[in-house]
Amino acid sequence: MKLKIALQRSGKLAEGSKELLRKCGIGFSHGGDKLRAEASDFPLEIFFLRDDDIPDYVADGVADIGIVGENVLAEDPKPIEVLERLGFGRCRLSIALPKAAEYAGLSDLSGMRIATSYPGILRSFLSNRDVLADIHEISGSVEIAPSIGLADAVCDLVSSGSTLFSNGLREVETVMSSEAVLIAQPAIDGEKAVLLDKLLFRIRSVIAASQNKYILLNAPLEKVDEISSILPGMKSPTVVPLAESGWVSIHSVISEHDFWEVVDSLKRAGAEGILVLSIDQMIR
Ligand code: PRT
Ligand code: ZN
Repeated sequence: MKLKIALQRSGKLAEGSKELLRKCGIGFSHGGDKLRAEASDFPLEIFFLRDDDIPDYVADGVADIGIVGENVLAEDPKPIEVLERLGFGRCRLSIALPKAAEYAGLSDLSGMRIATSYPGILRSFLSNRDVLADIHEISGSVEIAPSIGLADAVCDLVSSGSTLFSNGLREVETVMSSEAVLIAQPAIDGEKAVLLDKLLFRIRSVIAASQNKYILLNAPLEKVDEISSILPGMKSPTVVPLAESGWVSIHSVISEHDFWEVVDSLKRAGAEGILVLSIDQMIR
């Protein structure tokens, strides 16, 4: 019995998906163009597919689970379950206009021709806001549509923004934010459900680790209470004496999200020699 997972073969999610499995301790080898691989350390079979096909493969039960962008699911909903947001493949679907075009608000989009590969998401975004625009569905190279006179605006995925910038476009509205998610067929049961639980446990440990940092610092003994209150940790911080009397080393885990604010507070509270390390796995 093997769990079957569908991953993007090549593209923006391919590396992150393979890296996630690797961090879960699941090794596999596949030559560049192979469509299938067997994992060596976990009962898992891996299919490498086009991202657009992954939700169908999972809905049809050809694969049990898959990794795909939320934008793909929102454009073409399928009877599948989203099990976990994976924290990579982050992007946003945005409306952009030529740099020189004036833009005061959504109503300026009325009557415009907007080129996109995401007509469904864009249509509901606009109709929920009572904007009537002309949606042109195109399958690729959306960013060149205004310069060749095909459209007045685009609605496309953006991550760094450099594609829009180099095509003379500027973002004016965010339609949706997206990241890679783990999807599953709702009907998984029995032995496969046990395997899926085991894999999910590992994935959640990897995600938790990537969202947290291990921090070590030195502090005078009389500052331990104040510093501990800034550092909640998994239970409470570890405090160990230093060779120099009156000083301790404090270890804890902090969230990457408010990392810099915490470091600032620690310095103000008298922390010295602050070291921050990344965490491989975090088992809760
Ligand atoms: O061949 P296949 O069909 O599998 O791949 P694809 O070409 O359809 O998809 P791909 O690899 O481009 O994207 C797969 C998924 O990655 C998307 O569905 C998103 O969920 C996610 N993702 C994250 C992105 C981006 N970031 C992204 N930047 N998808 C596309 N882009 C493109 C965007 O369309 C634009 O052309 O990158 C360009 C913009 O990037 P910046 O950095 O210049 O802003
Ligand atoms: Zn695709």
